[in-house]
Amino acid sequence: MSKPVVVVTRRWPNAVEERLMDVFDARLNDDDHPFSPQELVDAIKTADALMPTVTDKISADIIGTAGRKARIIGNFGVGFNNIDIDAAKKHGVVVTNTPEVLTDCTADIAMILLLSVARRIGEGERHLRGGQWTGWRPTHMMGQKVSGKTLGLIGYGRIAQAMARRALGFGMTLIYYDPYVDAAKLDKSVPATAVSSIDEVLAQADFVSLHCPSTPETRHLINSESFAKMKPTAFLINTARGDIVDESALIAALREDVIQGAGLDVYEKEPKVPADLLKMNNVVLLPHLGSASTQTREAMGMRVLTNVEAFFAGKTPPDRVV
Ligand code: 8YV
Repeated sequence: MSKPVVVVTRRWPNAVEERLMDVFDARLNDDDHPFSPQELVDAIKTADALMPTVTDKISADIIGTAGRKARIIGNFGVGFNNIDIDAAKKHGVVVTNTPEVLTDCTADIAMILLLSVARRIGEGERHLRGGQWTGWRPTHMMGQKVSGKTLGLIGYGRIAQAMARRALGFGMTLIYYDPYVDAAKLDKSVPATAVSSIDEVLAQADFVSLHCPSTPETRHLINSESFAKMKPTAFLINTARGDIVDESALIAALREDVIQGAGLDVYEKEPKVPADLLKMNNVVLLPHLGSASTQTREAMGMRVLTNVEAFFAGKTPPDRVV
């Protein structure tokens, strides 16, 4: 029997690409260019499975392409806001994601951003490398103490709980808001207090960290009104999705000292980062590195492979979202 044809839209770690070539008739993207909408249409018409990432917008038009052959989209990522899920449902296309394997690494990046922005790590490094350091002095580059502060988590799923475990090591008080929290999956060992509104998180937290998915409901969930409710000494951390935050409102809040700073791994229009943010010293900016460790990226690829393999074996893929 011939192997299913799979199109992989970006370069994946070598170990996973090798395995993909063993298991499938895999069409790889050797030069790692982002696919154009036409390339996505061609892929969905000629392959049995599509394996996209966050950089591929799999719209209703693409899923509804006449003559579509692909019956499964194995997304490389836990977030699947790049895929029109309603269209997938309508056309009976199965969609899978890669949960769990990136939880720790993404929580690490959230904690790194929190520590970096509070203690002015990026700024300090730029200062030293720029040859501006004239020597130790008691008032030089004072940041904000992290230990003992309150961390407010918006969304309390796997990554937020992993962040909470890390923050415990820093003696932080934990509060969260999540109207969809799955009580059965809560890590009961973490002493985090549920509050009944986002506003309570915004008002109480010294660090507000976002961990909800990007959906129409969460678009610009954090906006100018939200910043006005935060403490002027508070910081915003975003490792979730850029469009959860109104970026223009964030820039205004940072410029006008409505909040003290921000640590960002994601942006509204990636890879575009607003020039205003690039100029600010009270923000730490990373290029969407949440899951970017060799081990995690390999595990993510293997997870896509397992899902798509299960589908072609006639089983329910373990990480089916649609
Ligand atoms: C992924 C992420 O690497 O998995 C996610 O949802 O945000 C990232 O860590 C990226 O989205 C690749 O698709």
